[in-house]
Amino acid sequence: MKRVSLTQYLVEEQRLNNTIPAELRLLIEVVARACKSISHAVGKGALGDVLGSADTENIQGEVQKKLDVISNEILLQANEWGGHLAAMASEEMESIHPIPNRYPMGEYLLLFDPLDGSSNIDVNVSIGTIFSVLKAPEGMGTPTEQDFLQAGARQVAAGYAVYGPQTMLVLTTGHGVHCFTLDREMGSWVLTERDMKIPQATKEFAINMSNQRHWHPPVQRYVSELLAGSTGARGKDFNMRWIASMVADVHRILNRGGVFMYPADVRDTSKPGKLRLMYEANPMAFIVEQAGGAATDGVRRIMDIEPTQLHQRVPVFLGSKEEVDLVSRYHQ
Ligand code: AHM
Ligand code: MG
Repeated sequence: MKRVSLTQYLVEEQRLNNTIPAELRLLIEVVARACKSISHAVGKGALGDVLGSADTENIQGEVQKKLDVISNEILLQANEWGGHLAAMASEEMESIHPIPNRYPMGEYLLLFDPLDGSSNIDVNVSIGTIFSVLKAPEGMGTPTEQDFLQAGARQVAAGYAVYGPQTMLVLTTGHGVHCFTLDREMGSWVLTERDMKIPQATKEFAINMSNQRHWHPPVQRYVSELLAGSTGARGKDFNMRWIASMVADVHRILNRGGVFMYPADVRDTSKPGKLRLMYEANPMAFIVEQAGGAATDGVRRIMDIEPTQLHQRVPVFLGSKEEVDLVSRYHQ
């Protein structure tokens, strides 16, 4: 089989669809390189002294793991010097990170969750990096948080890396979803699957069932019907999977279908759900839609939400279209 590298894919995609100008190509290659470094650090585990807590808290009030901090640093450093970015924003940083003056400023904004699935870091379960790319608004001066507050529909690229038995990079620039596998010996990303498509129908769902008693009625109804199986309203049996790493759960859904849910619940109305819109839900929604699936917050398409805060949370229902449509109908 002829090997297509990430670079070759990006160059050919630009020729074909004109969606990856040189600066964006550099951006994607730099992010991919950073993910390679993160993958390396993750793979070292205890041998690299990267496990355990960093004894600091991030803006979400969560205790940071060492790998959260390391991954954030890797992404920041990798992306500062290239001249492709105006600013970055991260789950791990309260405010945006403008490109330092000593480097030229580019026209893109990069958002990321440097290491998603933090609770799985120390137990050797798949984790990942999620990223989203926006264009800086026309005529932007010094970048501010406001410049990042664009609906997900305006993303020009999005992707994730999953650090599992294999390290993979899944990418979209708006022309389908493509998967690259890291060749660890060669240190290169190789295209291993073009045009990933999510089956429209599924018998698999993913939700943290331990929160069941807190859910709102539409989610209660939907999940109880799934649980009732072939004897209930749905007339078929469903299977459940929950990895507690969104990247790994979404990756499974991209490959064989399923519906992923992280709903809002009655506990704390200031926190509508757990996941963050700008660097978790939006990039995943872009990928899922590009693969033929759907992504909503129950009532709205995720990518249509006009953000008001960098770190805002959002309920998430995404994956196989038939199931996302049904759970959305129950919210109406
Ligand atoms: P994180 O960004 O702090 O790692 O949190 C996000 C993660 C998602 O990857 C995953 O879907 C969810 O949190 C798991 O939540 P729970 O702990 O309720 O299972
Ligand atoms: Mg996360």
